[in-house]
Amino acid sequence: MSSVNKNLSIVEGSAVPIGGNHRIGIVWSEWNHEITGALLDGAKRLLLKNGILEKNIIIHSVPGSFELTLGAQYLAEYIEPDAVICLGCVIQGETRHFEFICNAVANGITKLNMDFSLPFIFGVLTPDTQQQAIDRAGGKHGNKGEEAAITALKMLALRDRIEDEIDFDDDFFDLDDD
Ligand code: DLZ
Repeated sequence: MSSVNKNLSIVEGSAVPIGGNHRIGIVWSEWNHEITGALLDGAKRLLLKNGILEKNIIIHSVPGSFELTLGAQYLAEYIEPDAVICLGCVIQGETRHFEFICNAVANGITKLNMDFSLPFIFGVLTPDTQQQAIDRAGGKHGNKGEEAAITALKMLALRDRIEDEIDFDDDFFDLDDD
């Protein structure tokens, strides 16, 4: 379904989970910083609003979106996060090697999800124009940084639910053995 004319920050379906004691890394790109700074503000605001403690939000920047993957990997290796949110903006009309950067970061982040078995959230805008980027960084189409933070919280809640179910099953079988 097209997201044109739709503010995806109005989250449909399940409620945004409370963050609890989770530690979240955010890595954001300095390239197009007027956009990515707004994404960062949105992500941080959303996490704080939903119970993540400020001390548990660890933020670092990288030069451009291409570097998001390695920056996220560093966070995963050194700060032991529960999730990492990656924020960037690559504007098609202004970037000759748009597709190289977008594909590299999408593939890189996908691989990190699998390698670390952790949520690494793809919060990279890939608009055609600067105006489309502004519209998605706190403008008429909402703030994609907030959406990235919601996605992180939802993935952590999913993991917690599955862990709880497994614990419950284990308890059940322990009782059965008695
Ligand atoms: C070089 C470059 C260009 C042209 N455009 C963007 C962009 O629109 N968004 C972005 O995040 N980064 C851009 N970069 C920088 C690359 O991501 C990367 O930092 C450099 O190629 C160095 O590896």
